[in-house]
Amino acid sequence: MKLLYSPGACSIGIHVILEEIGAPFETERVSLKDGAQYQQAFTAINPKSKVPTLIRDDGSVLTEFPAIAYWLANTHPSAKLWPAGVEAQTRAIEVMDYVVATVHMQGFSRIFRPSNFAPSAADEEKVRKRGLEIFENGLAILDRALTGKEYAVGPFSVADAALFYIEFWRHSGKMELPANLALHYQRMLARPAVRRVLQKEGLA
Ligand SMILES: N[C@@H](CCC(=O)N[C@@H](CS)C(=O)NCC(=O)O)C(=O)O
Repeated sequence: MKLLYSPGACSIGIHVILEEIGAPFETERVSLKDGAQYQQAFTAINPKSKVPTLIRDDGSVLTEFPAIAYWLANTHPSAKLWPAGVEAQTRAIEVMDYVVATVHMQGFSRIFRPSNFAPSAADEEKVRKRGLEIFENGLAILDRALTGKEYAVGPFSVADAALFYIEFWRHSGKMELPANLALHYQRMLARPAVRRVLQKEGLA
């Protein structure tokens, strides 16, 4: 399988999952800042123009963080990255969906690409500000949910890889993480798989 990723993008969470699994995989860097995701070579694989994109060994393509995470964890059960039992599985989906659909897509995307949301250039600052509020509120909610826990749902799981990418963004933006997320981020950074990913993506 091959992961199409961009250094430090949300694809870093899937990169972590692949390293944690330890099965062979290839990677291909996609330069989002150069617009490579809109070029034919990329859209022929993923017309959504997004990373993470996973090309499986049979040539089929998977997109969307939670779907890729689900498939990887469930096709590599020995890595134990999918929680056991319906309750924990449901909670893991809940965390991933909130990270991706709200904190990332509604919050961070407004901060990073205000022009995609603003009716005119004059509105971009308001859009960015609203994005920051959504992002901050999301972090606060996720922080409270981590109270007294080492990982998002019992032992380390795919949900932690989703939390990791927004923690990484916040941290690399030189902004403080709320206390429980800060501890979770440190726990993530202590994992050899995470360290390897940061090295491979040129972010260490
Ligand atoms: N809903 C998608 C979101 C993926 C996404 O927005 N990826 C960003 C990078 S963090 C991207 O590829 N953006 C390129 C663009 O929109 O031009 C998922 O869950 O994978």
